[in-house]
Amino acid sequence: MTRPLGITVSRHIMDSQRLHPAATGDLTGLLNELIVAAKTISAEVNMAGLADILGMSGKTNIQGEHVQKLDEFANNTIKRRMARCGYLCAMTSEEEADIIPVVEGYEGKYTLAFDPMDGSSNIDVNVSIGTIFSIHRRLSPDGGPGDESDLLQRGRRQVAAGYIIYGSSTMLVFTTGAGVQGFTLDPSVGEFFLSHPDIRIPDKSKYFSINEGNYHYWQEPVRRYLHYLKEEDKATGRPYNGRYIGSMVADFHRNLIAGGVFLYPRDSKNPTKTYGKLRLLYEAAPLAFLAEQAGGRAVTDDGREILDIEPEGLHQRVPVIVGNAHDVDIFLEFMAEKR
Ligand code: AHM
Ligand code: MG
Repeated sequence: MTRPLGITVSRHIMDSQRLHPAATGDLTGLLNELIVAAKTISAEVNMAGLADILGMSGKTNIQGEHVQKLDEFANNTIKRRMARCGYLCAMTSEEEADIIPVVEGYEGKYTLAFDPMDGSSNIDVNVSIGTIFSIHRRLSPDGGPGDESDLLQRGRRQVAAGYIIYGSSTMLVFTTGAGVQGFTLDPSVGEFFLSHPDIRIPDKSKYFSINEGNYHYWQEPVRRYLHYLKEEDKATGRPYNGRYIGSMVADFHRNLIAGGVFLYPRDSKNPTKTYGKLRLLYEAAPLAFLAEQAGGRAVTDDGREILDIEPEGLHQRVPVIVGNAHDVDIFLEFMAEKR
């Protein structure tokens, strides 16, 4: 069987590093460790049904090992591998209330915020899920453990961000601030190969993605915007098609590749969700960085650029509107009652 003669992700990262003669190789090392974690999780996701692990936390598997739920498995895989990679000083995860320290003696100069298994409601039903990550340079002096302030940095200061989508194939999509690159995992050789170089979000949108079940809980301008997207107007390519998976990674990925806008605005359903559902540090900010790098835009429903929000807490939530820049602009015109 012939193997693809493509560019591996490690090759690509090393080549990019060469363009920065002052680079120490730490970010390269960090990304490479994260990629190993991603491959481990991907293998587990693919075995999920067979290994009978879904939703059976606390039981033992056929080898007599403790069986973990997939989101627990993903969290532990990243946490354990990255805690002694030597490049991080602190981490935060959607699965953990507190800051995650790294192993003493292994402190490095970066921080990692991650959502180990995004789209968790889709795990048990064989629908695409993903892992999201965001990397910052620490603010505290190098050496010794990092603290919360190292993690509470604006998205604009990210040095790298991306996601791994476990779909019909496993893909890694990331940016280090020089465009967005997409790699597809060839499971037979265990390597990610460059399959989507320099991703740009299409100028013409096809899709909108929003949980329409929340229609009656939205603000009025959001409802009017949705109505607008469904109107017929050949010149602007409307109506758009509605597509909603319920895994932000998967919804974002489709719109990034095929063109569209994703929305999770605030709603009145639940007082704790007044300011949105999605988390700033490891959901909204990394995808906003990718969107901007691909020529798109990401804002809150009150018009703040996601990348400029000063984080107040590790698990802070924000409303998110992300995708094609023109679609986002029009959304904001509706919110400002200009339409
Ligand atoms: P999770 O990280 O617990 O899976 O929650 C985040 C997910 C996103 O992936 C998705 O966009 C959203 O929640 C879906 O929410 P809803 O079911 O309210 O539409
Ligand atoms: Mg999530």
